[in-house]
Amino acid sequence: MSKVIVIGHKVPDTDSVVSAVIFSKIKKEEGVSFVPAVAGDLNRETGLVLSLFNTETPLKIEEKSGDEKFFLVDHNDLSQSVAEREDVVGVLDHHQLSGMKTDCVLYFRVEPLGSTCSLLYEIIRDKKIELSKEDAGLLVAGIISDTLNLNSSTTTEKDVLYLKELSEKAEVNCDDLAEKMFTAKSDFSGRGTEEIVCGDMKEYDFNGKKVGIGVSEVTSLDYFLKNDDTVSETVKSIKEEKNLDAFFFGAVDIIKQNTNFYFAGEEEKEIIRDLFSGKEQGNYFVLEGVSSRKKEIAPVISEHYQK
Ligand SMILES: [Mn+2]
Repeated sequence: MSKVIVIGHKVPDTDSVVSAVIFSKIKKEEGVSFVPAVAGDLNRETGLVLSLFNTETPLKIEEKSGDEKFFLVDHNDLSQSVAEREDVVGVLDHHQLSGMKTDCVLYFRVEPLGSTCSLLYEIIRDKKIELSKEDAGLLVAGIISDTLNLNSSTTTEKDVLYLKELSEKAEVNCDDLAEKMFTAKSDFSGRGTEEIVCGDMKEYDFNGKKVGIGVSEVTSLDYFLKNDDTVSETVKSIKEEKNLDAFFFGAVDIIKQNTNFYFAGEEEKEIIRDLFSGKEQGNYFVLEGVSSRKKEIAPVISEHYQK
């Protein structure tokens, strides 16, 4: 059998990277040789998490190069993947299904939890696999990152329980770790606006349209308020550069749970005006109480394109 690479989505985040690392380890203990990989450079939060828990950065694979097979974690949408449909041997995820067709039966497990790390821990728990302190710490970080330390609307009761069990095992204080992680994520020093706007971006295929939705989850919107015009210009140029049919960008205040939602053109602006009850503020709309791309933004925009 060709080599199996465990990989998360393009523009990797902490949940996708930790899932790849831990799932490969579990498989290794079962005697199956899976190799963890990342589909791009790590963001500052993920870099910090790996160093805190003494974990090496996995191999970077930005495109398929041979006859390798892929086990997808934290995504099942091929427009967000380095994998081609026929090379996918399994999926472990917590996102909506996006219509992947397969030629044969494969392992496919998707649950509506706050993070892939929660799902992974559920498997570990069921199988009574022993976790090291550091691996428990990595899973803690994955859950904190995706659920914004249990504050995101995507958080479930299971996430709350799993985070408690894992943080006890890891002997980690979640609030302290969350503060460190969110500070790293909000640190824009030495970064250009393009890097910030594309730092957590996902591409979707909505009914044949190539739609990009980027977010930047920060503890304060200061940067965006100060650089409003540049951000807006960057959002427009990224749409062109990446050849997208539409592009949206949300600067998410994870403390106040608001989003300043930017649009790349008139069409996107109309869509936001129609679908969200936001206050128009020049270059963006203020969406009160909206903080989750997965739950509150992407499904609404997807529905628009199904009409
Ligand atoms: Mn995730």
